[in-house]
Amino acid sequence: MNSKRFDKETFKEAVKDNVKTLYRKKIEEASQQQIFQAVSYAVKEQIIDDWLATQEAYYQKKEAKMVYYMSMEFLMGRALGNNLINLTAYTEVKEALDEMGLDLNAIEDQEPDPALGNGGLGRLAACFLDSLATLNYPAYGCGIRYRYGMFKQRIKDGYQVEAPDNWLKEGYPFELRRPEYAKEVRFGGSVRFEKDPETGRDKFVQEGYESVRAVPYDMPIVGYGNHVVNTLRIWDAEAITDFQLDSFDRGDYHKAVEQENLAKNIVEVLYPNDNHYAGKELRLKQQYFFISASLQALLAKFKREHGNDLSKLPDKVVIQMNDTHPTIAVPELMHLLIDEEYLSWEDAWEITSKTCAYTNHTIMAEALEKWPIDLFSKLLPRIYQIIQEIDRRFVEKVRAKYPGNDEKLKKMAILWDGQVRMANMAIISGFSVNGVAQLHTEILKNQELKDFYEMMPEKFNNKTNGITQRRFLAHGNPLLADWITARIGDGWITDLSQIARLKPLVNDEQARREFMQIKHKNKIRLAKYIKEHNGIEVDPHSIFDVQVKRLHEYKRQLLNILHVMYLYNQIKEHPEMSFYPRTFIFGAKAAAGYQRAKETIKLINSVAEVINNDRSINGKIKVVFIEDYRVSNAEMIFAAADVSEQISTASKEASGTGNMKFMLNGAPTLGTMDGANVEIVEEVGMDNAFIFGMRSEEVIRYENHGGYNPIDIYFSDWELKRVIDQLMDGTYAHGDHNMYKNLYNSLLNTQCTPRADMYFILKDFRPYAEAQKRVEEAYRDEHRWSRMAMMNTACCGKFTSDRTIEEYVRDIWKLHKVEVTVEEE
Ligand code: B1N
Repeated sequence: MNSKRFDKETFKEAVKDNVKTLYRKKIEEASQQQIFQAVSYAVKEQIIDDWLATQEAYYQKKEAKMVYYMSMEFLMGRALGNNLINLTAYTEVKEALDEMGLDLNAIEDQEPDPALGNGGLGRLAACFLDSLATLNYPAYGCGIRYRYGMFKQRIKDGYQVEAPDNWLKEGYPFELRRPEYAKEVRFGGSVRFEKDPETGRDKFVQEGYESVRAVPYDMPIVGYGNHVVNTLRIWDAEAITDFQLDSFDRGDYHKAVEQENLAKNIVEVLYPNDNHYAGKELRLKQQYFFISASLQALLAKFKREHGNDLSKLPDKVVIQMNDTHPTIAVPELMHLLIDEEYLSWEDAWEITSKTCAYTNHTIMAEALEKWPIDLFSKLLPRIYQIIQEIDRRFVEKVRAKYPGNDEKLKKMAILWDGQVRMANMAIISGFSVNGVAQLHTEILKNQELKDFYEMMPEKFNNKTNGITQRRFLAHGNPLLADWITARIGDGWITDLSQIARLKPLVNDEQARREFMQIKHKNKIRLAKYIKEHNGIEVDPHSIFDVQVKRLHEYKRQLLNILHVMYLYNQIKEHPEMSFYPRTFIFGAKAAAGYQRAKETIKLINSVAEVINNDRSINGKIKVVFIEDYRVSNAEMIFAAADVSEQISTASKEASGTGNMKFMLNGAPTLGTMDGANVEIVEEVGMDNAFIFGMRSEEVIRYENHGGYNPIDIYFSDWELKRVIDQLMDGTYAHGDHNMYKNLYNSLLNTQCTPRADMYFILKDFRPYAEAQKRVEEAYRDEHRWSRMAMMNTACCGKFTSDRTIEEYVRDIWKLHKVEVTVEEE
């Protein structure tokens, strides 16, 4: 459909012209990076026409409602290849470049990963944008243009070392600076009210504040083959040079310098914490900064298009808050409506509470955002006043409904114990609260948010996460994508339910053989990457057993590596024992300040060093830690995986989305009944997964009764005891007895905060080892394994983010599709 516009000759000319105008060079003289830039600009030129057409179509269709997806994180991954896929021009462009003697894959490798996110939450936002555009829904993503994204991970001596991610160094071709839409955002100072001489009503005045200029950069979000191009708007901060402060501040040099610094600091860096709240003031500034700018832009656009009657806002706009990080949108919208638009509290509340919706992504207590009132009210005095009033009115309601029941307030009030509890504010103020997998939503309703659910059940709903098959199959696994298309047509690219048509083929031996041959080729591709990056030789015939995700205790990478240590002991002790060769592949970044997580990385690397260099085991086990796990290498890793490790402590992983990417690429799940694993098993069947361990109810029961005692297990299972003791005997530490002391203590020391073995690693160890045995058995049976692998791909239709987005649209957002038509020359 775009093929006409991607006329090869025209495209080649465009690339050459770009090299000339950008670098004053001939193509033969240009560097790979320069060629990447030139190619990207040529692609962007094609996108711009559709971008304009899309915005025009939205403008014409004035009834078109728009979702604003507010998120501190968008983990986009590289744009060039994905944009070509969605423009349905990948093959033509590849050929055109071939003809010029250029290799598209190598050019793609020149692009830095825009890594403006930590993990699943940020990647989900990126998948949602892809689906929204592909499904013809009007949408904006709103976020922050961090100068430095997720840190680059280097491994030195087995330890993680963080390096800054200067992703903008060479200039990023897929962004557009829009200074004409800049907004001012104010911090601090104090609030005063004065009578407006004209209207006679209270007028809000903020004094003595600092402010910054928020400047938006737009990135195109290309829908698949439909000419839709939506926008991801990320905000940069600049100092306001012609600052206009109150008279007594005018010419204050110090203030000018402070504003300079504030601007520089605000967008400097992404906080590298996943599922963890650090309580840093700068983080709150980031949150308010991008929310205030986004809402100002949103209201300005609304008024331009629909006039000044703001009561219609909920019909035209819905704001989805990606966890609590953007929930300051609630009081900020109230502030703008009351103080700038002069609405009454009641009218402003009516609008705000019908416009805002909240997604919860975690029940981990340490992830809950609770800002000290002190800090909050100093930084955002007016916003704090508004929150006080929201809280006051809510507390009144609770008192009326549950007279004399202070327990209810302790659980549900926004302001409590000197803190502003952001989740409570989001639940109270929005019209929808959703969890991200069935199990997670049930836990919210029955445990974590029980009181809220009892008081306002109508707000609660589930939206099981999904992933985009365009990036994680069409782009990441071209061999499998082409094979599927040859077998069932290309409908799956925009309708993943069609992938179920592969099901009958699991009984076709030829089809199974081809499927496994593709897997093998992908394993060779990954083996090459590992050889190049780690210097480790791995055998593509071995089982590729993969755990890639952020490093967190609840995700239990420690369980995995302890099991590897156990297997190694077994092989050493019984060299004659039958054992199918395995390659254990890990990839994970640890938050920079997370000691136990960092120690786990060191342990994995040390175990790798010992095992990989032990000639006596004939290469039966290899352990690989892939450095700098990120979206671009993830695409290759999923394609090559045999086994998908999803072994979180049941109840802790809200959903998981990596699990779905493995499934899509034909890797059965080895996992607990946690998050979306539960639904994966529902789709693929127990026979096509390896499920083990405690169930969530059991975990929750223990937790409600103060935990369990791992010591009993430690002393009753000598093989496990031996493995744990090896953390302290120097086996994996060149004789150092302290290297893994923190890990050891986390498992056994009852003095350890808050409990020993909080994540039930000892308790789940044997069940895990047995499940691993079942994996080996299944893999030995080629016939059975190929069926299982294929069944996983064939049954993953539910887990497309297209399905998730259709559910958000139906139940929460109420959007309508808008067609975009473009004249083809
Ligand atoms: O969100 C993903 C889920 O699939 C994962 O299970 C869940 O762990 C993840 C604070 C978070 N929850 N909370 C975060 C990220 C950054 C931060 O600063 C919390 N990430 C998740 C998508 O639903």
